[in-house]
Amino acid sequence: MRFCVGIAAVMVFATALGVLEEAEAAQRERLGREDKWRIVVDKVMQPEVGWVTEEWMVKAASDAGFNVFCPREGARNLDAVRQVTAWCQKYGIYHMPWIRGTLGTDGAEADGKRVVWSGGGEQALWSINSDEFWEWTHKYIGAYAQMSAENEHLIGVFNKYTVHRKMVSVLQQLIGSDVKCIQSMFLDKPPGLGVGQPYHQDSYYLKTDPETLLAAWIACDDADPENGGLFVVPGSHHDPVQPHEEPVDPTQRNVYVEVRSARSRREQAVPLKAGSAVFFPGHMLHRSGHNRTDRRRRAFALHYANAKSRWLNEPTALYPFLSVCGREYPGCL
Ligand SMILES: O=C(O)CCC(=O)C(=O)O
Repeated sequence: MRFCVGIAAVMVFATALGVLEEAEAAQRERLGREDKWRIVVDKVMQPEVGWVTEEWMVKAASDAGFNVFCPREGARNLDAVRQVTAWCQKYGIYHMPWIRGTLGTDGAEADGKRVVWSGGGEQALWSINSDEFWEWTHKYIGAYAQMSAENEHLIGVFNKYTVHRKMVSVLQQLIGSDVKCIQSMFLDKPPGLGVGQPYHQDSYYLKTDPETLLAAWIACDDADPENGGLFVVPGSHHDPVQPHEEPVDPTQRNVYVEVRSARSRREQAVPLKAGSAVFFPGHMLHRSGHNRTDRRRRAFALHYANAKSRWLNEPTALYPFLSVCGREYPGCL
C-alpha cells in the first residue's frame, strides 16, 4: 500500500513538473509576441559591487516589471552566465548576456589582421575576417546556445529557433532522435545589392558519414524569385555530390562555386512567406537569385545532422556542435 502511495506521489510530482515546463514554454513563446520585450541593461546596480551580478539585482529587475535582464558585464564568465540564468528562472524573467561584437588585439601577432577602416586607419581590434575573432565569437555564442537548449531562460543569439520545439519535432521525423546542429547562418541579401548563390549541394561543403545533412532555410522576409528566393532541381537529392567549379556569373566568383550542369535541368522556385521554412537534404541542388528589388531578403539557414554521423571536414572546425535533442556519441559529431 505504502509502495502504491509512493508511486502515486511520484506520478503527481512528474505531472506537476510537466505542467510547469509547459507553462514556462508558453511564457517563453509569448515573449516578443503578446508580451512586449522589456529589457533592462544594467549599468546601475552592477557597479555597486564591482561589476558582477548578485541575486538581488535580478529580483529588483523583475520587481520593476522588466522581463529581460541584461547585465552589462559578466558575459565572458560562463559559470556566472549559468548562475544569472538560474536566478532569472527563479524570478520568472529571462537572461540576455551582453557581448560586444568586437575583440581587442593586444600585440604584434595581430599585424595584418586588424580592423582597417575605409579611410585607411587601423584600429586595435581583430578584423572580422580573422580566425581569432570567429573562434572567440563562437566560444561564447556556442556556449550560450548550449545553455539555452537546457534552460529557456537564457536568450541566446538566434538559437531559440535552432532548438525550437517545433523545429525539433520536424528534425526528429527527418533525421532521427539524436540531432546536432552543425552550422547556422544569417543571410542578409539587401535590396538591389544582394548577390545570389549559384547551384550547389550543401554536402559538398559539410561532409558527414553516414550522410545525414539536412538544411532548414527559414525566411525572415517574404522570399520569391525576384528578391533572392530559393530554387531547387527536383529529384536532385538522389544525385551524388557533383563537381563544383568556378561560377559562370562573374559576380559570384569570389565567394561561391557552382555545379554548372544544373543550369540545363528543370528548376523549381520555392517562394516562402516570412516565418516559414523549407527543409532539404544535403545532396539537393539549390540556388538563390540576386535581389533585384527594393525589398529586403533576410534568411536564417541551419544545417543539422544525425549525432551518430562522423564529421569528415576540417578537424579545425569549430567544435563542439550544438546538441539539439537526444544523445551524443563519442567520436561522432
Ligand atoms: O540564402 C541564400 O541566398 C542561399 C543559401 C544557400 O543556398 C545555402 O545556405 O546553402
